[in-house]
Amino acid sequence: MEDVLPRRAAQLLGDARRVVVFTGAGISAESGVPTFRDDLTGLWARFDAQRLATAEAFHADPDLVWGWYEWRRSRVRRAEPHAGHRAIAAIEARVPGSTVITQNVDDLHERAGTRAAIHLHGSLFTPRCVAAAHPATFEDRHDGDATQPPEGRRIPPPRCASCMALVRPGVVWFGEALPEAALTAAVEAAAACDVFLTVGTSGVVYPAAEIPRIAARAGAAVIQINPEPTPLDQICAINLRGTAAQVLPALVAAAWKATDER
Ligand code: BJW
Repeated sequence: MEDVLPRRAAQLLGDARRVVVFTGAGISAESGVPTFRDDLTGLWARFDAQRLATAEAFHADPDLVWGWYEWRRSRVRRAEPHAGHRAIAAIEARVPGSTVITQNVDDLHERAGTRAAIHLHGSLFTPRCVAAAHPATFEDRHDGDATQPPEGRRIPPPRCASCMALVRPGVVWFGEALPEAALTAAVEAAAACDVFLTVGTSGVVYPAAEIPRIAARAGAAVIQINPEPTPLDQICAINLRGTAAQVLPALVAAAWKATDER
């Protein structure tokens, strides 16, 4: 870990008064939840997320899109948070002025102990109707092997109990606005922090990808944890090339060892 964990990153984190942790799909990868844009020979090979994650796809083929989301929900339910998620909860416990912002629609941060993650792209677990956004409850119906792709398994979406409209996933699709309160809170936290950790995001989907840039412009030290280069490399003070489950626990341990020793 020495080669990917410069002492400077640990010092910055240990001294910080306001920390923002900003996560993308890469943090869930080591829990077994596939990312969007990595190696498409994997579980998502037959499903182009960019095409399916749209209102147009849902209206054209609701059963295909709902079946895909039911499969993903069942995968997430079977996944467990890892040491990287727990390290983020430990940062929150150490630094009261910290904020977790995630682009992920899973609940792994919450299950690791994060209290109030800001979900920029919604949640797999808050479906609503297409007509009036009535919240919906329903039984999961994906009864297949969640480790396998659904192979075009189609499941009709339920109907809203209030107005009988189709129920859709409570996520933000391409072309849709992000939840205003979440985006405002994320921008404010980024503009006010002194350390901004960006973990496991390709940094290509906007407006979320603007958030680390806002932090950098406001003078925060942006530290990136990602095994691969991303377009965010150039605005980062430090790039830690490693995985979330490896780097985050080591960084947290080193941060507070460094401050305790001073
Ligand atoms: C690891 C690891 C390990 C691997 N450890 N790391 C400006 C410029 C160009 C285009 C636009 C723009 N502004 C807006 C747009 C259009 C569009 C957009 O950004 N398109 C780009 C793709 C070009 N944006 C939108 O449409 C947004 N809406 C919008 O702008 O609305 C305008 C509007 C305003 C007012 C009224 C109406 C409209 C909405 C974007 C919604 C994104 N939704 C999705 C799907 C959510 C639902 C679902 O899950 O199905 O969100 S798309 C998908 O991408 C998902 C993710 O949250 C998001 C980001 O992906 P992420 O998390 O970065 O994952 P990956 O896979 O890309 O990267 C994983 C990374 O992890 C990699 O770097 C790996 O190396 C790394 N990794 N293993 C650490 N173990």
